Amino acid sequence: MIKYDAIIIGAGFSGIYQLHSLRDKLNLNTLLIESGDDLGGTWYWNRYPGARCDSESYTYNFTFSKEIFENWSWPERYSKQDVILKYLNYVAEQLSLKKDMLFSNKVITAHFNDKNNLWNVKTNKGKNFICKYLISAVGCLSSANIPKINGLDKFKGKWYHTGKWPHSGVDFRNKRVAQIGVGSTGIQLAPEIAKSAKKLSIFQRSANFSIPARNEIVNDKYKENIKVNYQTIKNLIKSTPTGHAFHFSSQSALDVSDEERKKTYENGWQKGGLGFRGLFKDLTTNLEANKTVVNFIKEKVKSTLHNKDYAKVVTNFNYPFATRRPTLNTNYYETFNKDNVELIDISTDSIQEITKSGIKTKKNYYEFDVIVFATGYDAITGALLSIDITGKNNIKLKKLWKNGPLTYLGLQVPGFPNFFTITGPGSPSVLTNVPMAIEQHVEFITDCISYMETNNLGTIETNNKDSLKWRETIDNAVNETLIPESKSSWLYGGNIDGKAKVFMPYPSGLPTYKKICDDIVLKNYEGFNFTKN
Ligand code: NA7
Repeated sequence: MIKYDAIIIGAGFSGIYQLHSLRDKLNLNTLLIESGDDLGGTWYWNRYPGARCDSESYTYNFTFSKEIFENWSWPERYSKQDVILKYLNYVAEQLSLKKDMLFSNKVITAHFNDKNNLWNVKTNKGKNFICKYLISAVGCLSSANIPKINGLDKFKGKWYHTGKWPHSGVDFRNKRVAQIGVGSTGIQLAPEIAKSAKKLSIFQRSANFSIPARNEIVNDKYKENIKVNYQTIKNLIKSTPTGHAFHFSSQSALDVSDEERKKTYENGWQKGGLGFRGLFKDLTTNLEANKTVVNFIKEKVKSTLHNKDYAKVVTNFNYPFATRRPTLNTNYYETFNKDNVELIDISTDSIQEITKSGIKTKKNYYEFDVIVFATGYDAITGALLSIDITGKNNIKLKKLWKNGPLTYLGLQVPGFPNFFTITGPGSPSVLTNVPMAIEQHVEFITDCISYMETNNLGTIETNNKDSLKWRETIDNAVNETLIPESKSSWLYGGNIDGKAKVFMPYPSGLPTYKKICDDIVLKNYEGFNFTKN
């Protein structure tokens, strides 16, 4: 059995930076294990037409290396999946990382051995390893949610989940296509399918808010400007709560005249992008303020759709704006004006079963050649819990997290020594521009391991008390916002039957989170216990 100092699971943004940090900064013998045939994580799997990042491209990259930042140019305001994948390959090449990555191996078990304080790691290809440190870099949105609808196994056509898209692509020409789901993914996907499909039927369960992306190809001057402003950009995106390059306004939506408010929303709408939710300080904390933005969005969307019934359905919002992760779109609402597109409201006409040739709802029957599930993920905990992770005294992660995840800072789990999670539950993760959260976590973990190696320490482990306190910190903070108005969202585990309904990410923003982590380090890693080698 081969022994490593550290094993990392997953080759997305997190795994790539963590491998570089442990191997090249700390000189640790490190292996990264990845289930895909190549690196990229979410950007390796999500190859559906229209797949694109909602963060502005110059912010959705690593900032740890000035050289890497300056030697790469993003061609568009928002990057397409294949371009991000190219970027990650470029980073891996610059740092010679692939030689320490083991592909096409899914970690199936990771057991902590109390006798020697080492982790035993096994893959589905029968490979066994031992390591001192085990780091999860499995991502928050990588365990596909394929709804359990009766009859899917009988369907004679083809079906796909967007998060496991075939590398060869899907030809929609002359096909009758069903798309189930209108989250960020579905909203990006529908306009692309509608370009070639004979017919596209979009099944909507909940109306989703979407802001225009206003994507564009950027010119050389823009690109140059990004490069020369490396430090300014880095400072900015490390200082905002969301890790994006926009600030939240300090003004309340209720303190301005109707006319001024409308002008602000209109400017934001024309500008496009995620900054829209920061136009007033209280859009996510005050229901009255929130209603003003909901009414604006309703009007905008309704004026885009020609079919008034469809317009009503896509604006039938049943939760406040931005209480779920906001989505961006390019021509999504315009897509409903095409002759080959129909909208099916399954909140009133629910899906009963899939037959060999189509989908039966309560009131209707539709025939299809292809079904696309844009139904999201078993988010934040799904990928981790798909591995049998067993800590001290044979404690199973699945059992410990039965009633919701328990972590300290989203970085460690009580009872699981030397096991770290990057963007685990309890981290700011999906509520931020994720690479910014990742950089913070990787740097924290690397510094912590460096501290242990320098001080001849054998294990680090958090405890129940501080983890429960962290859980309480998260609950209290989220309850100050409007987010609890949307408990059916994946942020609460609400999209998965049987999953504990607990709010998972840390909601108070990256700088606050980082300050807490830094203070903990200054207090000799308060909340963590170490043992000697
Ligand atoms: P999301 O945001 O979870 O969206 C999933 C969509 O699928 C949403 O419209 C769901 O409706 C719908 N859905 C889920 N299950 C079903 C069933 N059983 N029947 C009908 N409709 C269903 O996933 P995405 O992939 O779009 O986005 C996830 C993140 O990835 C996103 O934040 C980006 O950062 C990238 P619901 O709203 O639950 O009624």
